[in-house]
Amino acid sequence: MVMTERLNLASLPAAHAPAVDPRELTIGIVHLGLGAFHRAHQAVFTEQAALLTGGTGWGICGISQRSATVRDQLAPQDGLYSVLTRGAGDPTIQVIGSIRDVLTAPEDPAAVVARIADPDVAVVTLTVTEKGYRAASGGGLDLTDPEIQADLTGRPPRTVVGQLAAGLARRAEIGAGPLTVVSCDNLVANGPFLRRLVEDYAAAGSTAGLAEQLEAARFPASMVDRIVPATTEADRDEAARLLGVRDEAVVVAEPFLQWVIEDDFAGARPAWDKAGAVLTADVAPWEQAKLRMLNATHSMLAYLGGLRGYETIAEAVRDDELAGYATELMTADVVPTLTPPDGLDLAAYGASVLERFANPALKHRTAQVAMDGSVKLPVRLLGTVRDRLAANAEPRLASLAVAAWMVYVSRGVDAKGNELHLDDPQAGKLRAALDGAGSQPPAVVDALLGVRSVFGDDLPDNKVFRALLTDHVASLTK
Ligand code: CS2
Repeated sequence: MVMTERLNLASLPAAHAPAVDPRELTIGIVHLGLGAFHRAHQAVFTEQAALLTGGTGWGICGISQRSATVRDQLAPQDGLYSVLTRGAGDPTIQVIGSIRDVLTAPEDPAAVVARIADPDVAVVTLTVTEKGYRAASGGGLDLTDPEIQADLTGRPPRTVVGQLAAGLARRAEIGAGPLTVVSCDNLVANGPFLRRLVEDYAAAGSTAGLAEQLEAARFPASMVDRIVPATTEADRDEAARLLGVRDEAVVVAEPFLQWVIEDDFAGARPAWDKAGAVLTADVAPWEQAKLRMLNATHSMLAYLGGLRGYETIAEAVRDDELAGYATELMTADVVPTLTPPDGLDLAAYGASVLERFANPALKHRTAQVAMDGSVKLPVRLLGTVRDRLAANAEPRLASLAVAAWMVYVSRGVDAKGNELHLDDPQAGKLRAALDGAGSQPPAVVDALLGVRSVFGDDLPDNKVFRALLTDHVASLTK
């Protein structure tokens, strides 16, 4: 379809006007990690909250941590973009106007610090993915990380933790109020986890005033949920058809969205609760259920499905055998480790998760979910493995998911002979571990299980886990 007029404030069709006039919004939120997920999740809640309260103080300044792509897409569009929702019926589209400014961190790291320190900013949210935190495997900051070390020398910070620390220190200098920092990544106790990283950074550096600001800052935990596959050219064409103008920044999402946030803010916050977010004293049961059920089965289907040559999660979950494994992972291994949050029926939740995965309109690629396994596995699967082993039970299905990752990583081709690309922050380490190990299952397991930044110091020595992995790797490589 040839259509050159771009979405922006001038071209915006009235029928698609955002819920709130973007020109009236001032910036009260800084978001680190301006990927598709943020645009389809927190930005949507924020806009809805503004609509329902009439407040105009919660515009978002989004920060891209690496490339200028999102800025280049959004700048000609006055920050406007749309969310293309793909469910059972026809797709729907909604233009969002809550992102009011975009910065590309590597281009101007000092501007990022200035934004975080802006007294009008009360909340910083983050979606920087697991690897963006630069944590050591047992928690705490990885002080051997060269970028962290470089930030600690006092250069304008390039890491997320460095940005937060410098922003907080600047707030102390200028007397800005206390900040609330909301991690929205799929991590265990993401708020406290992030607080500890910033504390470790502060302890390793010498940033005046930081200790006090850090003390006053809040790091509520939060659980986020919405499936947001990478946007394709076909999605952009579809958005253009629905909008009548071109949106280069469109994001695609399923209809479902959920946000559970610990009710612990240092100052004001958007009325996200009015927009459907749940503010609660304890996020842990929600987060555990989501990570161990949804994200764990997602990873399992990505590796097992990828190995079978399925391109999308929907295809993988339509394979009865794989759907059976995913169900059994939840019922046999995961549910016994969980304390469900009030009002959540875990069996129904598990079924709804698989139904969402089966959404054929989403085209969520197995390769996308398979990315970054070395930092996803510990969060999604290894907690379950440890809890079951501690209860003297065999985590058979959780081990199958880990074994599928091992085969995915070590074999590198699917059943159809297509390459399975290893996209992982620890790819070098994983390849080095496998170097010279050969393809015999016990050797593959030995090589990868020995990577302690993934499996810790306990699991490599666990005979039950090792035996389960070896059996599964053997059956997957037959
Ligand atoms: C997925 C998640 O890519 C992945 O690893 O498991 O992004 C998942 O789609 C979201 O957490 C759903 O809320």
